[in-house]
Amino acid sequence: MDVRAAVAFEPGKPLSIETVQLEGPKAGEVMVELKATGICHTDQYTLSGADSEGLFPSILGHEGAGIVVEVGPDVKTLRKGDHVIPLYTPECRVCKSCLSRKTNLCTSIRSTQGKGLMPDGSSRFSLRGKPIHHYMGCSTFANYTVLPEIAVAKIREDAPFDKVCYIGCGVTTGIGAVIFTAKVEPGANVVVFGLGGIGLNVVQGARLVGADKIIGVDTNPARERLARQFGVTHFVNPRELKQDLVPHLVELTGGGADYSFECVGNVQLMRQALECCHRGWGQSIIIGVAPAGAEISTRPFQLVTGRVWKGTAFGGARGRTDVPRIVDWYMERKINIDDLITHRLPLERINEGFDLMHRGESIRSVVVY
Ligand code: NAD
Ligand code: AHE
Ligand code: ZN
Repeated sequence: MDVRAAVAFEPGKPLSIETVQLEGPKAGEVMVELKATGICHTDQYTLSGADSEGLFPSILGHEGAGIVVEVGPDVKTLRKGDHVIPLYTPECRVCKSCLSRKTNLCTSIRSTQGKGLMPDGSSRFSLRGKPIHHYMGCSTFANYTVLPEIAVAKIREDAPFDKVCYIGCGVTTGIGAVIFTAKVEPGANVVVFGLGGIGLNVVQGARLVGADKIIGVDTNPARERLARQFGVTHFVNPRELKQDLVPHLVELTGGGADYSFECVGNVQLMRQALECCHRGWGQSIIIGVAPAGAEISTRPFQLVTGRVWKGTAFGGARGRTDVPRIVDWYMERKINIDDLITHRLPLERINEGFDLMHRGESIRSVVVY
């Protein structure tokens, strides 16, 4: 069938709105009509050409919500009409990783997903007979997509698609990093580097669990207002600081952060985020995605003296289990998504969403189909 999609033909070039062809779901797959999708910084990262796994042409987008319109053979847990959120981190519940209970990084389809293909090794998207790659197993910059059943979270039907699509990445990543990965405890002091679409969700997660000081660090002064609304108790702009950032953060936290989160994707900041942690126990969580070839460094002394470096993908959330719960939190007004969605656009204007992100004017732009 014909579907409308924003196609990434080449790194660094704007997306092109095309009518592309989408094959129906095969065994274990479903077709979803997307109603909305957020634009995450990771889409921009892959489009820029910095992603070592970036493939072109492809249909980007991994923060969607929609309705199941067709189910393939052998699908057991989903039906036509179900409201769903696509998962770039699937949850098969039978692979070694899922069974370990130690990680959310389901490995059952990661290798084909990284090659821009469905689990059977082929693509469902094509343009004039030539295949187009899927992206992160989701490709939500199209009004219809095909997904493996294990990469779909079924959600309640009263949740608005144009808000809960953000739970498909940013909300879950930020809040999950606090509650699932770091397990921040009440009274902890937290430092958040980068107060964009992910960092502000780390901030609201930290407030939710009862953190004491929540220190936000961002070079964009316009971030302060929303950051304070979401729970930041101190805002630090490194460009306006008269002293080095790390000692300043150590001083503000009374000896070092119990937890810090890097939400930018900058390896120098990752080092500062580790080094501002408290000697003996401070944990630094890397969320930001850094370009191919980038490396992190610090003196081993930082780790010898008890600081811990961790990373997190999708906030450590198990998608089919945790995403419906996070949708409930939103519907019960326990978390705020509405104020982080700063712009709404039709698919035809999706490139404006990337421009807004680039200029630091948006938190999340949502494309509404
Ligand atoms: P964003 O563009 O909305 O926010 C980035 C923020 O960082 C902005 O507020 C910007 O002003 C700030 N910033 C930039 N340079 C800075 C500096 N030197 N010092 C302090 N602040 C600085 O991006 P986002 O959507 O929030 O994504 C953030 C990062 O998280 C990206 O690298 C993205 O790829 C990554 N990410 C990772 C996961 C995961 O599962 N690990 C999930 C989603 C996004
Ligand atoms: N292809 C990238 C990987 C980037 C990356 O780490 N992605 C995160 C999700 S970012 C969502 O906005 C992730 O899920 N990582 C786990 C995984 O298996 O990819 C690169 O840099 O090579
Ligand atoms: Zn994302």
